[in-house]
Amino acid sequence: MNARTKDLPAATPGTSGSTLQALNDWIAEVAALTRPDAIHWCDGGDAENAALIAAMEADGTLIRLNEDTNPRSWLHRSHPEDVARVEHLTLVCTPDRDEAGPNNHWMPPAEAHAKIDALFDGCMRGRTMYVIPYCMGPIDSPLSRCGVEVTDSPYVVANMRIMTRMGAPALARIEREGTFVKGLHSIGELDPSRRWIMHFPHELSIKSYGSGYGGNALLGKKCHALRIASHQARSEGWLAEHMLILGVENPQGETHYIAAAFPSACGKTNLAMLIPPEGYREAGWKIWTIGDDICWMRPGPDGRLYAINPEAGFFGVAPGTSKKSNPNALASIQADTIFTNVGVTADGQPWWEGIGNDQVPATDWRGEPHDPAVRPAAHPNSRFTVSARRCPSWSPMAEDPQGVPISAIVFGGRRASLVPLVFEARDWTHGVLVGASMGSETTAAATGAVGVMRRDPMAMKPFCGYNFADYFAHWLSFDKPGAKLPKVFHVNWFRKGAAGRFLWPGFGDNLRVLEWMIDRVKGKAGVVETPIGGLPVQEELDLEGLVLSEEARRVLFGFDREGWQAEFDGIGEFLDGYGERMPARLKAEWGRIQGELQGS
Ligand code: SAT
Ligand code: MN
Repeated sequence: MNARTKDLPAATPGTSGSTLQALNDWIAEVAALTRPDAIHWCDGGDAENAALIAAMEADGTLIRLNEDTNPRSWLHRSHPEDVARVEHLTLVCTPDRDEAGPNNHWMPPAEAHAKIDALFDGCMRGRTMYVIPYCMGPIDSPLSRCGVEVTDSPYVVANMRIMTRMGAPALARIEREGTFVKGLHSIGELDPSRRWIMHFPHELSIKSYGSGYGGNALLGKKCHALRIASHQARSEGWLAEHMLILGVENPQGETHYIAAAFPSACGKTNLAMLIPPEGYREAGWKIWTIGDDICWMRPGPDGRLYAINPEAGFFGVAPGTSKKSNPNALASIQADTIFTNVGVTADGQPWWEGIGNDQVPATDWRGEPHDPAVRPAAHPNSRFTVSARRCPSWSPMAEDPQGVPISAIVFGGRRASLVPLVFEARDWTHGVLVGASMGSETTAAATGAVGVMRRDPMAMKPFCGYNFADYFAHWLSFDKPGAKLPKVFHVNWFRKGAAGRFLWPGFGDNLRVLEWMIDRVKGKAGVVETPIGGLPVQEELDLEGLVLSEEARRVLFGFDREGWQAEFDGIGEFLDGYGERMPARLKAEWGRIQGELQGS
C-alpha cells in the first residue's frame, strides 16, 4: 500500500487493488474525497455477483421475480424522479466553450469540478465504494477501449456486469495499456436538484452525481462509449456512433452488415433483432444481431469501415416489447434479467403496456396497486438489462476483434409527415448532410416533453462530446482516396396517414427495405432521382404479401417538393446556428439541394 492510501479503509479481502500506480492513486484520491466505509475491487465473477444480488434483495433494492417463469430475474424500482436521462444537467466541460459547441451544455472545467466535488465530499460515508474495471468491446480487440467506474451503487455494478466486459480481464488490459477512462459515480441523495452528469474529455474523465438511471449512471454506456469516445475517435481517426449493428444473411449465405442511427426509443433494439417475414424466412433469410445501441467504426486496411459493438448487453425499452414486435427480445429476457420500473403481476411476473399477454398487473412501477387511471403499470422508459448472449439472433461475429465490415449506414427518425419510407444519399458528402439534418420527435428516454420535433443529427444530439460542426467535418474527412465507404440511406418507419395511423407495418417488414438497400449496394436496383436523393423504383422493393393502401403507396414513396423546401429552410437555419465553424463543404451541399428544390 502506498503512502496516499494508508489511511483509507481496507479493501475487501481478495480484491486488493491494481499493479497500476496511476489507478491506485486515482482510487486513493476519490476515496479521500468520498470517504467510503469500504472499497471493493470488482472481479466480475459469479460469487461476487451472487453476493451483491443477495445484499440487494435483503435491503429491497431488488425484488425477486417469479423463479419458475423468470429464473434469476429481478425488479428494481428507481426513485420516482430518477427515470430517464437528464439532458439539461449533462455537461461537456472543455476549456474552450466553442469546442463543446451549441449542441452541448457547458461549464468551465475548474468550476464544474468544484461544483460536483462539493457534492461528492463525504458522500460515500456508510457505503461501500465499488471499483469496476471494464472494457468496451471484445477484450482482445484493437478497437476496444477501457475504463474504470467507481460507484456506491451495487445496482450499477450488477448492470455494468451485464452491459460491459467487466472485472479481472478488463483490469489486466488496463494494467497492460496503462490508460483508462476515469468515471466517478455516486447516487448521492437521488435528489434532482443535486444532480450532474459531467464530462471532461481532455482529462478522459466523467463525474456523475445524484442519479442511478442507466444513461446517467452506467458510465460505460452513453458517457464513455459516446461522449468521451466521440472525442477520442475524432483525434484517432474513427467514429463512435449511436447506432445498432445487424447482419442480413441472404439465401445464398452472404451476410451484409448495416449500422443504423435512430434516436433513443425509436426502435433500434427492434430492428437489430428483426425476425424476417414468413416468405423471407422460408426462402432462407436470417438476421444477426451485433449491437442495439452503440457502434465504433474504423477504416480497415481494405478501405472499408469495420465496426464493433462496445457493449455486451442490451438496456432496452420494455413497453411495447411483445411476441409480435420483438420475439427475440422477449426470448432474451426470459431469464437472468434485471427489470427497472416495470409493473408486476400478483405471481411475480414482470408486466408492461404492450407486452401482448393476458396477464394482469397487480402493482405498478411505483410499487402501488395498479390503477390505469392513475398511471401506467410500467414507466414509459422502463427498461430491461440482459446479456447479449441470451439473444437468439446474437452473432458470434460480435466477438470478432477486427469487427464487421459495414455495407450501409442508415439514418432515421420518428417523422409523422413529409419524410418518405426510404431514400438514398447520392454520395458520402450528401450522406453526411442527410445525417446532419436528421429530425425526430422526442421520446420518454429523456426527461421533458414527448413528441416534439427537434433536430437530432446522427441521433447524437444528446451524445456528441464536442461541437457538431467539428463532428460533421470529422465525418466528411473519411472520404479520402482509397476509402470504400458504405452507402448512406435515410428511413422513416413512423410516417402517418391522414387518419393518424402508421402507414408502414414496420418490425419484420423492415427487412424489405434492408433487402432493397443491399440490392443498391450490389448495383442490382435503380432509383428515382429527386433533389433529396434516390427513391426506390417501387417494383424493385419487395412488397409481396403486404396490404398497403393507395394513400400509403403514394405517401411512403412520394416526394413533396413544397414540404421539403420548408424543411430545407429549417435545416439551413440549423446549420447556420454553428456559424463559421460549419464545414463549407456541407453548406455547399445544402445549397446545391436547396437550389434543386427551388428549380422546376
Ligand atoms: O441513455 S440510455 O442508455 O439510458 C438509453 C437511451 O436513451 O438511449
Ligand atoms: Mn441509446
